[in-house]
Amino acid sequence: MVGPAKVWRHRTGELTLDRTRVMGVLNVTPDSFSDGGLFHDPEAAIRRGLELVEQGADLLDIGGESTRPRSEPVSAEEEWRRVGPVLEALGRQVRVPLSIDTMKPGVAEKAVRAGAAIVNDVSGMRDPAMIRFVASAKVGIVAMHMLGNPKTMQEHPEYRDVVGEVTAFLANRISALQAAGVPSEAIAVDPGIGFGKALNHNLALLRGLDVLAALGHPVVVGVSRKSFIGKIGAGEPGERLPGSLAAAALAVSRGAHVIRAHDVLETVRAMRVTDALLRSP
Ligand code: HH2
Repeated sequence: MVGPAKVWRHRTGELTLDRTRVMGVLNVTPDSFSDGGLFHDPEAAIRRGLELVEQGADLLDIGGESTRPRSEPVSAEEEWRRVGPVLEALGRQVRVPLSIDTMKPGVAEKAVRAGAAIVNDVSGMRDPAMIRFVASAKVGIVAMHMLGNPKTMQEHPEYRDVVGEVTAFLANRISALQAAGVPSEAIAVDPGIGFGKALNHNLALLRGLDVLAALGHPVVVGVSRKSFIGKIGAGEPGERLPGSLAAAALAVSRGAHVIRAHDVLETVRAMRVTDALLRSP
């Protein structure tokens, strides 16, 4: 029986998991589902990154390719053109670890050279070249579960036992990463809320997060503004902050260590209360 995760190691240090960590989302894209186009311009993105750190983000997740349902992939050149200048500038200006949200080993490699300490791959490191790269670069890792790919993932997703299947997939990714030489403490897992999941799958995964946490790795969860909140009747993307905070608090109570969020100030405050309720004597 493995114990609960206590740290998440990355390229330049480690995050202790004695309190909930907030990963601020910075989408340098024209088409992300909730903030597409807002931070597409590098100057605006850099300002936003600095603002998220001011608001208390423990790390920033920078992405240049939307993975919303039905999105079209972008080339590695275009993805790097979007995130490169932002990563380089923030790498010089902030002290929190920077994570690159990419499925492409070539983009991950350039991002690490520019200062990224973590690679967040929503495909769960399916590309063997990505596994080889992250093992050699000694970065922190988020291996996320996604059914299929963003273009088709929401077309009738089916599972017999969603919690068991997602946990088995992530356990398999952990083994593949460990076999390539990645230390256990560098590998975080993420159930991939909204990535090839119907409403009932998302709810079951959040409720059953303790099963995933029992793998003994840091657990990252992204519920921020996601469509399952809308499907429950709790608002359009811009109105989903209360629902996002409710889901994040529940996720933490079931074992999540890191919450990926667009609304950092509000999430930090909500997690402070959640942590006090769950952890203080
Ligand atoms: N969700 C999104 C993107 N990356 N990474 C992890 N580890 N977990 C998530 O839940 C997750 C993720 C989707 O949200 P967003 O970045 O706001 O949208 P888009 O993919 O449209 O840019």
